[in-house]
Parts: sequence; structure tokens; C-alpha cells
Amino acid sequence: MENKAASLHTDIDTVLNNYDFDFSKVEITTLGNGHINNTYKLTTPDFQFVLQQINHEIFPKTEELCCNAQKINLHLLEQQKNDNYPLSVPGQVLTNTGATCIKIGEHYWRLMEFINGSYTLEEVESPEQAALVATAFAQFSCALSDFPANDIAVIIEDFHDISFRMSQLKEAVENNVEDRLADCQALVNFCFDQQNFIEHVVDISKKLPLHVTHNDTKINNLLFTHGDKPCAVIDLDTCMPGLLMHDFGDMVRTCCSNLAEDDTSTDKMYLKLDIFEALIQNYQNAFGDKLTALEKESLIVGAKLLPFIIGTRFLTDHLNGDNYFQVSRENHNLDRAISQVQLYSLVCEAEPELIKLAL
Ligand code: GN1
Ligand code: MG
Repeated sequence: MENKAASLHTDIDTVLNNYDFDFSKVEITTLGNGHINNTYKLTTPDFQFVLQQINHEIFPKTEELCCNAQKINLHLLEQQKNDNYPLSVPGQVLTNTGATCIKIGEHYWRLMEFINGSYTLEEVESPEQAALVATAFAQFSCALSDFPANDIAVIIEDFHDISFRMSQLKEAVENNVEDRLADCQALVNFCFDQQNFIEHVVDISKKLPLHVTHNDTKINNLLFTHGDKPCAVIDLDTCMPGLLMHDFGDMVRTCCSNLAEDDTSTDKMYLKLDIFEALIQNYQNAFGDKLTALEKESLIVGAKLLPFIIGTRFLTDHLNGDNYFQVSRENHNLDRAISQVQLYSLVCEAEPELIKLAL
């Protein structure tokens, strides 16, 4: 353990030698709750930065990922200059040779600006706050609405493609490499029983317009400043051409349950309808007439889809032996899967009410 920590510090020192800042008195703490990359906050007497070690196994197109983020940030800055984007744009800091990331040994690293006084939240506490969250993510998408989608690389193919995710689950079930199937057979069966819903998703997805979407709009990918006001959208790793219902759905997934993503007291889970109402009303309002009628209709499909698709991905990873999402306890991915599938069921049950709240 100590060796690991020491080698991490050596790696970080090597990384920091490539930037034109004085890091001789740097304090390093871990930052955030991401499941894939390792993120650190660096504090020197003069500056604060975010340093990230990018998981190269999951993001093999690491350089393209950083290049996408750079293009998107530049576009957002331009929109901001023209008063079309009110949020901040925390930039990637370039190395002293002008690169967006750097490879040290096996790992890729990048340095980013830290917004003074900013923090993340794991839970939305009021409809007023939910309104601000929905508006912020909608502003992000609106500001990218004229961004040429072909200009960015597809970082993970079929990321929110439900058919692909079901085929991954099927393969994990067939292989059952860790012999974990017996304990989650009922959950697996439940997922495969959702065929009607899956077909509906496939059908509507073909008819919806493509946007450059964020694809990971969970609540902790928004930065807040004093008074819990959103100030920036972060984690652009999965920004790719996609559907707005995915971005809206992930907001619902992470704001509308009373429980955290991995909470095991699923029998106590309920949906916060007032939060849902604030999210959908404000998301739709922020787009104005830019949303098509089918896109509006699709938002509720997204609200069901995201808990379901993320639930199936957690379940797949549990069966595969936890190779994808970082875990910190036994059955962590299974707990996450159970909770997300429960959330999906609650959203399905509440659908008639949700439709009324959307109007
Ligand atoms: C992963 O690493 P993080 O927390 O930003 C995942 C998302 C999931 C999320 C679940 C590239 O995001 O798709 O929704 O965990 N990112 C990737 O919390 O797979
Ligand atoms: Mg992410």
C-alpha cells in the first residue's frame, strides 16, 4: 500500500514537471466520486488545480478524449463571449509543449483549472435547486447545439445503446466467469423481461435528432458555488453525438431518488415528484421551441431508460468480476444494480403522474 502511494507521488511529480507552474509546495487530496478515473485536487500557495489520471483501459482513445474536451471548451468560451453561455468553462491546462494530456509510463494524465470555492453535490435538496440544475444542463446542450457533431471523436461506441448493453449482459450471463449468476438470476430475468420497453426505446431512438450530448449528467458532474448555484458542467469525457433524453434521464436518475446510487435500503426508495416536476419543466423551458414534440415525449422514456441501462451495466460488471466500475465493497456493483433497477420500476409505475407533471 505504502509502495503504491509512493509510486503515485513519484508519477505525479513527473507529471507536474511538464507544466510551467511552481509545484514545490503542493498539497494533494483526492477529489470527487467518479467510478473510472482517479482525480486529485492540487493546492499550492498560489493556485489550485485538478489533476486526473485517465483510465486508459476504459478510455483507450485518451488523446481524442482530451482533444474533444478542448474543442468543446473553446466552443463554450466563444458562446460565453457572445452571451450565449452563462456558466464557467474550467479549462484543460496545456503542458509546456502545448499538449492537453501527457503519458507517463502506462498512464495518461491531464491538469485542469479548479474553480475557486466550487464543490459538487450528491443530492438535490429542493425543487428550486433542481430547477437550477436542469437549466444549467440545458444551457450546456443549447450552447453546443451549433457545434458540428462530426468534429468530435466517438469515445465509447454505442455508449447508451440499450441493445448493445443487453447483448453485453447476455454474454456476461453466458460466461458467468465469477460464478455469481445464481445470486442475481431473478434480477437478470427481470432485465430480460423488459423487452417491450427495450423495443420502444429502440424505435423512438431512431426518430430523434442527434445532438452533441454530455452523456453523464449525474448531479455530481455539475459544479456549484456559494448558495448552491450551479457554476460549471464538468466531466466532458463522454461528450459525443447522442440524444437529449439520455442527458435528461441521467439527471432524473441522480436527482429524483431519495437514496444514493448504491444504497442497499431499496425497499425505502421513493421518487421525489416535486424534484421531477422542477427538472422537466425547467429543462423544457430552457430549450424553448428548440425541442421537437417527439423530443419532449422522449424525456420520460429517458427517465426510465437511464436507471435501467446503468442498472444493467452494473449487473454486467458484477457478473464479469468488477472490471469496469471501481468498487469499494463486496457486491458493490450488484447493490448498485439492484438500486438502479428498483428506481427504473418506480419511474415506470409513476409514469402516468410524470406525464401530467411534464405538461
Ligand atoms: C461512470 O466515472 P463516472 O462516475 O464519471 C460511467 C457513467 C455512469 C456512472 C454511474 C465512462 O461515470 O456512464 O453513469 O459511472 N462512465 C463511463 O455513476 O462509463
Ligand atoms: Mg463520467
